[in-house]
Amino acid sequence: MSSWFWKAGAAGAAIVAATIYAAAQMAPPMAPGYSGMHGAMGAGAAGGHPHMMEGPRPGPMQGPSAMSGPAESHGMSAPRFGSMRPTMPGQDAFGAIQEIVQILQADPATDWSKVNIAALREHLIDMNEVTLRAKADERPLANGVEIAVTGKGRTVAAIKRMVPAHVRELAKLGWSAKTEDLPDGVKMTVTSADPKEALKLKALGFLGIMVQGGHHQPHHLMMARGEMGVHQR
Ligand SMILES: [Cu+2]
Repeated sequence: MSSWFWKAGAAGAAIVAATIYAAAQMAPPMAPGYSGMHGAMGAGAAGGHPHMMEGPRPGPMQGPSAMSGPAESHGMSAPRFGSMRPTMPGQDAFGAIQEIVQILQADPATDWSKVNIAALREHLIDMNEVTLRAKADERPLANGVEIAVTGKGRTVAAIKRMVPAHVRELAKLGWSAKTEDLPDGVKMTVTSADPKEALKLKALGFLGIMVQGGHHQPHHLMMARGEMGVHQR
């Protein structure tokens, strides 16, 4: 077994190989003159195969991906992955913040005296709490669904910030929605006079209803810009 496979871990090898294949298909072609520009750096690499970064390579031992690094540095003949490079920034919240920061940095009008990435981070933590930690007890009604959303500690605070705010967005979708405060969360009731919609509400349940609408993306950007508290926070 070649070194890079060993590094990737035998259990993940098939997935890694499939991912490499898929990414290689999607990756943009190398710019003309690439090998000329980086010829000197390619001298010690296996076959001098095109590296995965678009820009100048930082150093002989600093490949952007663990998949190209070991084989190259050991001078072994590695599979050719073309111009594949990693696209995943890490966790979803990390990626969401990275995207927002890139938007702010690309916009010359960004007012850095107001930018508040910490507030966006707090909101993404709330989203994590509500999505993954909150307990949702769903009770079907004749015309919709009633959901007791509860939790402990930070989860309760996140529920009380996010769920009532979301109910205001649901009204825009034509459903009747309301919340009542509970000691450890919120009771959300969503109904419709249309029997088809009522059936759908029961099927959607807590998170199916929470993901309705596309307000998070613009709210996240506004929050990062310091222009509003997301969800009227
Ligand atoms: Cu959000």
